[in-house]
Amino acid sequence: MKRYSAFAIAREALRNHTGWQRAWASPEPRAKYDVIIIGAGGHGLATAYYLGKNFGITNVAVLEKGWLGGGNTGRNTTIIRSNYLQDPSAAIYEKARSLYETLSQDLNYNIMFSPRGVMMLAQTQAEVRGYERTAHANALQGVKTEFVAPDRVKLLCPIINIDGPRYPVLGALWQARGGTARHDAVAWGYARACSQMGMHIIQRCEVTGVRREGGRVTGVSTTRGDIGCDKLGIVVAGHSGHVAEMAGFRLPLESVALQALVSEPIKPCMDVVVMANTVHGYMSQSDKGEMVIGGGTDGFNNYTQRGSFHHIEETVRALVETFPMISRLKMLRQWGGIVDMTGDRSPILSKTPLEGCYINCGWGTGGFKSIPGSGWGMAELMAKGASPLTAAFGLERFREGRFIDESVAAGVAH
Ligand code: FAD
Ligand code: PYC
Repeated sequence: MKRYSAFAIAREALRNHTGWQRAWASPEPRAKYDVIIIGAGGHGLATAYYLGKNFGITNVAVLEKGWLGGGNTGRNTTIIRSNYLQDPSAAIYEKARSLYETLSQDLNYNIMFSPRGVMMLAQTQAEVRGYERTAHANALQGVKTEFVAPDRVKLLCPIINIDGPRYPVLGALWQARGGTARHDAVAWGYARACSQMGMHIIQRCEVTGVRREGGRVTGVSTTRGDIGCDKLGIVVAGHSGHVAEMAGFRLPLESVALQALVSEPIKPCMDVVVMANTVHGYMSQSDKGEMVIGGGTDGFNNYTQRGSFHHIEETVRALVETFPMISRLKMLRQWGGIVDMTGDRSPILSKTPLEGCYINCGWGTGGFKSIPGSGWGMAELMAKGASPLTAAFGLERFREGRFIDESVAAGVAH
């Protein structure tokens, strides 16, 4: 596969763009692979990529029931930050954030990483205390964040009304190297790099059963026939409970809808990401000028990719009081994704009761930011049986009561 470069763009401009190759192949499934990953979202593709890149394991298939990146990876609002409270979380999210810094070069694919800075507003005394505590924890963890005063908030984002009608802004947790990236490009970039290593990405191939023998995984049944494997990774976000059931075990998860919306494009007015968790809204401006907006999850379990209407009202109300200048903005589109929530709001990256079968799920409302770190750790777990990045996130923590409580850092009301 030819590398993308400024020279390639110039060459193709001169020959009417007739020389571009397909970014990834669409092969027929083989009878058997060393590793099968179920789910071609960011986490599944990144796991496959680092299996190849870090461990030389390339006889890998990624099976996707729809189109790659069509799950939460292509539906999220792309916020990247690593300002979590607990040490294992800070380690995996900061690993991910630092990999994002050079991911475009690594994948030879422009993922449009934009470290524009993320601020989480503190609008109650409890939030001030919570975010100050996080800033102290981050300092010890080597994660660069700071708690900033209201005048600095106003300086960083002049369109915020810091005197808010209900909740004045009392400060913010600020991560200057947090930001955004283009979500589709993250999936496409990993897919292209996997395909280049000879891996098979097989779309429109739904896994309908997990085949086992003597307590060990031997393959999967799919809408395109049975496929064998030595190791299986289940990386299917909101569908994790269903697929785990096929493999014979249960997960401590709930699936709920989380939605987002975008406005008509307007002139640049905001060059940071702002999250206002007390009033339940967050906003950033895309490169096209649209305001990218989201709020809390639906308060009931469901499998719709839509989200309920009252949340749009609540979110828009919250943002109009935070940014009064958007009050006459027209909204263009709204959509939802099915997010997989654990009780402690931390992910599961784990071996399972079925030998050879591993699971990566529970990223809930916040797993876009962690894709590179999660893929890195999950690949190590699958290749070597253990990884320092994933050690604390095993399934056994729910049995042993070793929760990794990140309900404040999750950043979205649930
Ligand atoms: P997905 O991208 O959902 O991929 C799972 C794939 O598995 C899907 O493509 C699905 O089709 C496939 N699959 C399911 N069942 C099967 C089967 N039986 N056979 C084959 N394939 C199957 N996170 C952030 O960090 N920052 C944000 O700003 C942010 N905003 C969000 C906003 C919204 C509206 C939503 C919905 C989520 C948001 N998130 C955010 C969360 C983030 O999107 C997810 O945590 C992350 O994308 C999960 O990635 P994934 O690869 O695990 O799952
Ligand atoms: O995890 O930062 C986050 C987030 C923002 C919006 C949805 N999730």
